[in-house]
Amino acid sequence: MQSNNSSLAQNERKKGGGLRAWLILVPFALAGCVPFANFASKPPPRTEPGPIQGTLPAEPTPATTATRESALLPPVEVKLDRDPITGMEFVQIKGGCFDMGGPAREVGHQSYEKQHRVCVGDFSLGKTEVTNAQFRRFNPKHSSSQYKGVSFDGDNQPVVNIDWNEATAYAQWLSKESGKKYRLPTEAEWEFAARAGTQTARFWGETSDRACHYANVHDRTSRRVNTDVTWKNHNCDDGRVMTAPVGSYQVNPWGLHDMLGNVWEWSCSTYDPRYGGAEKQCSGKDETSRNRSLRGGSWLNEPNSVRSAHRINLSPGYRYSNIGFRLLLEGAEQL
Ligand SMILES: [Ca+2]
Ligand SMILES: [Ca+2]
Repeated sequence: MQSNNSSLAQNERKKGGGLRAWLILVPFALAGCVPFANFASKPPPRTEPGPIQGTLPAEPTPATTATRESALLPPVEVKLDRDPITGMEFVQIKGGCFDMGGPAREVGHQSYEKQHRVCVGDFSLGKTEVTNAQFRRFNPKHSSSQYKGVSFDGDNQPVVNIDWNEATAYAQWLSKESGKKYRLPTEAEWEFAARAGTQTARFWGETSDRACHYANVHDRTSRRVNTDVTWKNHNCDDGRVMTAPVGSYQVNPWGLHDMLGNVWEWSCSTYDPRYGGAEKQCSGKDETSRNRSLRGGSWLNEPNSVRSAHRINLSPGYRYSNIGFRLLLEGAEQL
C-alpha cells in the first residue's frame, strides 16, 4: 500500500497544506466513508497557462537505446469516430488479450499490480481526456478551479474536480444526446489501450526521465513552482506546472494522448487489489459506495505513479484538481 498511499498523497497536496489533513483523512477515503465533495474552489479566471516552455531531452539514438527502451512501437493507422454533439474523437481499438499488471522486477511494482492474462473486446476510446469545453456542454456551471493563480478552466484543459458520479452522469447524458453508447472504460480496457501493445513500464519504455516527450507529469518545471511538493520529480522539463491542454504531448502507438500523466482517469471498475475479475467489468448498481480504480498518474505525480500498471482507488464521491476522465464508445463499427 505504500506506493498507492504515496500517489493519493500527491493528489491531496495541491489542496494547500493538505498533506497533514490527508494523513488523517485517507484511511476514511480508502474506506469510502468520507465524502470529499466540498473541496473549496474559487471561481477562477478562464485563461489557459502559456505555451509549453523549456527544452525537451533529446530522443536516445538507436545506438544507445537499450532493448527495453525500444519498446515504443511504430504508430498504427488510427481510425476515428467523432461524437456529433461535442466533436470528441474516439480511436477505434481492436480487442485482444494482454498481460495486465506488471512484472515484479519493474521499478515501483506493487503487490496489487499482479501480472495476469486478460482479454477485452473491440471498443473505441477517447483520443484525449474530456475537456472543460466538452464537459460544460453538460454542466455550464462546472468549475475545474485554479491553483496559485493558474486556472484549470481553459477550454482545452482536461476537466478536473470531477467525481465518479459526475463522470458517469456525463457519459449517460452524452449517450442520450448523441444516440450512441458511452461509458467509462473498465480498468482492463484502459490498461490495454494505455499499453498499446507494449509491455514496458511506460508505453515509451522503462525510463521515467523521458516522460516529458509523452506526458505532463511532476517534472523539473513543476518542482520549481510547486515548492511544497517533497516527492521525487521526473528529471526532465515538460513545461507545465498544472494541467496541460489535452493533446499537448506525443501520442502512444495507438494514437491516444495523455494515457499517462496530465490527469488521473476514473475507470468504471470497482477496485480489487487481488485482481479477481472486477477489473474486467463496470461496477454494479449495488456497489455505489465501493471505491473505484483510477489510472495513469497526473501532472503532480512522481515516476512510480506514472506507469501503465499503476493503480489507485478512491471513493466515488472524491474530487480533486488532478482527477478527470475519458470516455469509451461501445459498439462503433470497426472500419
Ligand atoms: Ca508538468
Ligand atoms: Ca491521463
